[in-house]
Amino acid sequence: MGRTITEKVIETHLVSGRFIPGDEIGIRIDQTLTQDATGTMAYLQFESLNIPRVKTELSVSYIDHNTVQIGFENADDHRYLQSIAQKYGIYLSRPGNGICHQVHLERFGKPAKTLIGADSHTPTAGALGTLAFGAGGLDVALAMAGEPFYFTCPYVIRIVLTGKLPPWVSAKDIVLKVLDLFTTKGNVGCVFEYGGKGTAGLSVPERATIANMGAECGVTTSIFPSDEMTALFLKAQQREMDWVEIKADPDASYHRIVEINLSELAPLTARPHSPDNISTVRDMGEIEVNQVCIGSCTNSSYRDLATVATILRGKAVHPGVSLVVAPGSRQVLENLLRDGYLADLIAAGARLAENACGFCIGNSQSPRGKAVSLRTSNRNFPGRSGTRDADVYLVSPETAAAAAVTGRFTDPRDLGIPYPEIRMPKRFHIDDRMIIKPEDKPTTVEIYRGPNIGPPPKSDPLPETIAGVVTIKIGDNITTDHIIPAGRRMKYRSNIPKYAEFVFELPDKSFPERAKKARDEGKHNIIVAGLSYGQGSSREHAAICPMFLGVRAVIARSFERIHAANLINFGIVPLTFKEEGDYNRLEQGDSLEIPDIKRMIEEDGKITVKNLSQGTSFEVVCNLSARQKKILPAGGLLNLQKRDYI
Ligand code: MIC
Ligand code: SF4
Repeated sequence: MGRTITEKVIETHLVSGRFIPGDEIGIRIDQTLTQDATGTMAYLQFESLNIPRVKTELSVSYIDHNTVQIGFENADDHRYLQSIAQKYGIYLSRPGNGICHQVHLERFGKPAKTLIGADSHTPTAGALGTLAFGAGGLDVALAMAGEPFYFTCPYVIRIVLTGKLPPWVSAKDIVLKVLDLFTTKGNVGCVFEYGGKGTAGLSVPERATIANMGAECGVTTSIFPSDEMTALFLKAQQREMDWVEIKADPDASYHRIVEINLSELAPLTARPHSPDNISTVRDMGEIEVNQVCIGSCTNSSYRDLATVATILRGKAVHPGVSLVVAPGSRQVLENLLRDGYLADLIAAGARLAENACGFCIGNSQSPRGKAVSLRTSNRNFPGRSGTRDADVYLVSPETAAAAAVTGRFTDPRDLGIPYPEIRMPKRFHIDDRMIIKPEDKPTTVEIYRGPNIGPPPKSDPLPETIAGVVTIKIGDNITTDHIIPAGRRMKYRSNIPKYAEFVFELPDKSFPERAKKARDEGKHNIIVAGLSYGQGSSREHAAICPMFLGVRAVIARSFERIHAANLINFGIVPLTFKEEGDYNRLEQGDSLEIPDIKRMIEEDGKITVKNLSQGTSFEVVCNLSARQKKILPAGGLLNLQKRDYI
């Protein structure tokens, strides 16, 4: 029987379990990446393992999220990260060098290798045929220590792309179509593997846009074959020696096969406030647009921005629109500059932002109140832009450029100009001086630790019984942006007591006070949630900060993969309702007791929740692997793992 790409890479890296979808497996990790917002905590955890040097083939620490630097905190964190990288054998990509996923694609990603990154969009590297996963910082810390990465062996879904993209329709429209078909829910435990003739015609940056937004569907990862297109890209990056071919066997079998005919696609948009709320651009009518932001790890490549520059050439941004352009990397910016495209952007009135996450995470360029903002990024969750009542639409660079010129939602095909055919450089201008190599003599490196950096908080072993209160009851699709906001709060990532003050800031500002009060009275806090709890980012702070506030269990209708893993890693029990109706019956403020939880987890027993306020009880399930059954009772992975290392 033939094998899929996913199966091939997993099999060459397997260290525990077998390729049986649904079972837990462990694989060897070749490469890791972190970014600064998740990285400080990951490295604090790594330090506590007492390992002298990373054990991976390559580890890179990127500084791209908190680059705004209002106050000393971000800059202090950057200095900490630089000293850690020097000491432990990690490459450091300096602030200004670009967004982690774009730079990793350009300079480090390799076909047929495994990569985990403390960022949910790490699967972007799937564009090169890398098997890449987003994970919590602690999982990345352990991979740097040489430990396997454990996850549920995935079901492989083949997405066959046929036909050819019509002019003005691009990779973003393909992935918005994927989101239309698969939505943001129900894809946990699956991998999207792309193939077909339509795939062969897509360049690596186009594939990267598609692999990037698989994260929004909640899949474990997305992967493309490594073929001639991959070889061309690596050659243009002067890395032809990194190319190896990897493709699925013709007789490989898949869990499901879905075909998308590229010739039939039209420009699409994801309407507020979810990436799967899809319409055609034409159906949007002539809505007035106030802001256009082009960039993020989804659409900030040379090709994307050269296309935008060509559309804007000789035109001016509409007076009602603020146009922001943030190139994905210094390499992209420098090549746009050398090839003349930057002049077109600036002449048209684009506001050039730093090569960083910036607007995408709401730490700059928040739109005005009630604005309509068109963005080429990947998430339009409520409030993520930094403006609570803004309406954010996700679009392609072509649709974004069209709106920047007309001031309205415009199908770019209606601009009446020829579609820009961008000639990609055969060789990019490459300059790696913003990437600092690790120090050869690690013992000479002093770790710099500013006052904003505290030790990772400790969690206690799981009690025999969880007894407490439903401190918050929330609905479906609660994202990690709801649980702990990023944006202007993100500078406290290394200061948990301070950052914890913002847990559930968007849906319920008073949560931290209530939780602290209950915790200080000796009660456990319990979160009750609907479907797909913990969508979105990989930020483990969405588990660490609730843990700090005394949260011991989350009872939800369903969980997203990375967040569920993070909860377990930090000793919070993820429980799923057995009966739908039990969610409806629970009230915020109810007193709950979960007797014998520790033993039930260890012995796979029946878990009953007693509702002391209502005098009722109901059943919940805790789906754990054998490994996780050890982690939770210990109060989290760090507690368990440290025993092996110290
Ligand atoms: C995001 O896009 O939400 C982030 C910010 O990149 C996060 C990581 C973080 O919260 O630091 C992610 O996607 O994992
Ligand atoms: Fe950065 Fe946005 Fe990409 Fe997250 S999604 S890594 S914030 S650019």
